[in-house]
Amino acid sequence: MTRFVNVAAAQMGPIAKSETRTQVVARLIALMREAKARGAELVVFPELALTTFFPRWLIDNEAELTQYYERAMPGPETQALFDEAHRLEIGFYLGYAELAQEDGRLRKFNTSILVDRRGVIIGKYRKVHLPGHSEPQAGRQHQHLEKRYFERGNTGFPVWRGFGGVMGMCLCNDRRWPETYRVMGLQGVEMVLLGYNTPFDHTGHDDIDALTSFHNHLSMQAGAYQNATWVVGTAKCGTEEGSKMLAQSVIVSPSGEIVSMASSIGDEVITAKADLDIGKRYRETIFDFARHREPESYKLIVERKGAMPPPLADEVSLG
Ligand code: CDT
Repeated sequence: MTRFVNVAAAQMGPIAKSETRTQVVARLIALMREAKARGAELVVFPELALTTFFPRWLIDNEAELTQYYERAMPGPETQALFDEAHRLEIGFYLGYAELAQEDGRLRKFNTSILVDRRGVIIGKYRKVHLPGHSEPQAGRQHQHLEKRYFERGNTGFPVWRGFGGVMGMCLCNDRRWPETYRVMGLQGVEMVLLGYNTPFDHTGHDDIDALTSFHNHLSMQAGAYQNATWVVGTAKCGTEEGSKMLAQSVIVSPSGEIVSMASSIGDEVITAKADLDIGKRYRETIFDFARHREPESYKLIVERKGAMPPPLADEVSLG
């Protein structure tokens, strides 16, 4: 029996600093309704989808900073999104800044949740790969202070059964790392959901930043193909508080092909009827991990002499 997930990516245009949660949630609900009207059973929102991308600023005032975080999910302003999901019978992925009372202290994470068609949270992921810096960088028009405002996520990369398949989550910079997909791939993931905020000046090097769009799709297409999984990548984009951010949200098949892509730099829903058995075919043939992976050969052979070039003076363990 063929298994399909009707999935939507709900790309968002900029969120102004002055926009309230209630206003943003109203935008999310409008996108959710459109996704449902177009047949989706699952809609993927961006990373930090409830606020402007605040890591672009140095914010020293703790009270001002914590306004960007959610203390509860759902909370007073986000409950309406869960209620609407329940009413429409549509699931969703949502990225947000999380303030958690954990281990006797307040902890900050860049988080995403997976919510089922009853409006119940079935999965939570906390971003592992935090890009940027913990200290402001001189000479940069926009900072990228994720390392200052979030702790490294402590969830690892779990997968969840839902929507008739095996679902995984990650957030933005995670999509550039092969380990992200492979850890989920080894658990049989069939669809990876991810949101991103990618400023066009994200490295500060013109030659790299000119390839922002190419590297975005390259990462997701490679991750999808090499792990036989669908990837749904959803942008927050456009010019947000003076920072230009990449759009081009995509739904990528396990073949590595982009089957749907956003064409605007604003709020836009794209959809696909994702056949999970495409991934199964790849996993049973070219990417049959049990038959073809060679984990023994991936270990660093420290003792080996002769066959490898001599180490450089500053070379350290590959970790
Ligand atoms: N949000 C996020 O992770 N953005 C990064 C770019 C910033 S690197 C300083 C990304 O990988 O898209």
